[in-house]
Amino acid sequence: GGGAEIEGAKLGGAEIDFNAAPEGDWQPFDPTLAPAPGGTEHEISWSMTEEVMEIAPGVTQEVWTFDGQVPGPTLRGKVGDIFTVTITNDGEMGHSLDFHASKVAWNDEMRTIQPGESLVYQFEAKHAGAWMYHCGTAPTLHHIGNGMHGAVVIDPPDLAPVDHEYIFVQHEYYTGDEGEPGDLGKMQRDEWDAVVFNGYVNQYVHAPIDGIEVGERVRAWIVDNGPSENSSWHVVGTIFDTVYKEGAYNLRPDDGGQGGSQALDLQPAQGGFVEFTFDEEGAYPFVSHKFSNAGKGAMGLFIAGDPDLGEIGGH
Ligand SMILES: [Cu+2]
Repeated sequence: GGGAEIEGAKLGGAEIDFNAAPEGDWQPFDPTLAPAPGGTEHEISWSMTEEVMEIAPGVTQEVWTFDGQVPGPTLRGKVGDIFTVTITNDGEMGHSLDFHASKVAWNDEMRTIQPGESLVYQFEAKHAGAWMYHCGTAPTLHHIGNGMHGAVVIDPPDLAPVDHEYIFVQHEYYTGDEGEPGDLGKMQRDEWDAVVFNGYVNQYVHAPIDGIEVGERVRAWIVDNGPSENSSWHVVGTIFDTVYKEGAYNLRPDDGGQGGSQALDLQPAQGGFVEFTFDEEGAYPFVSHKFSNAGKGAMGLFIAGDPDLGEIGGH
């Protein structure tokens, strides 16, 4: 050790090839957000685990998970609903849970539980919003950066139905060696290898989101789970006519201003939704418009109508 760092040198950890494609049996994380289930009480049980998962074509890491997935399961409900979440630690290290959608004491519901232990975390959703949840066990940066995070969607009152609803959790990866946990040192230095939507590099480039017709209304919920990087969520080729961020509408089509929005800006642990339509048949990339990250996995594609996909990339 002790040698000077060489500019452009490999940071260490598994290297991601951003031009590689996943194997044929790869399954994308379904971005569809289902409506809130009926009823006002939601009982959920999650297992907390550590397991090796593919995060990019040919790259696996030992991620730490809520219920075996990265991001963890999305919860959805309405203001006033009661969520009773039982977490069981089926891993080999301490873990915990912190719902930003809740108002509870940190030293009680959010306490770390050891392997084999369970905890019941009950909260009333007192406010609408797009909320982060995460493991808060020290070092919290490592547990979030290694996959232990997810989203809670609490609908604002009178949320109108739309034709398509999706959720995109933006987060980073800081690769450790192949099959090993993410690198805490890289997390501490903000040296992310990838910025992704819903757990996988360029996921919705590899599995474009189709089935949307021209003129249909799309609502996309975005939560930036970081742990450390922001999002400037943008869809190439359309304009948002509705923007809801951190519990408030910034823009609505009936507010008289005829305004449009080009990007939803979120810092880590912020969330919201945008609504838009596609006016022409074709492909519409979505990115974080902090553009260095668009080249590090923060990109996807919507397909409107039934265009000739052979034309993609021909411009
Ligand atoms: Cu954890």
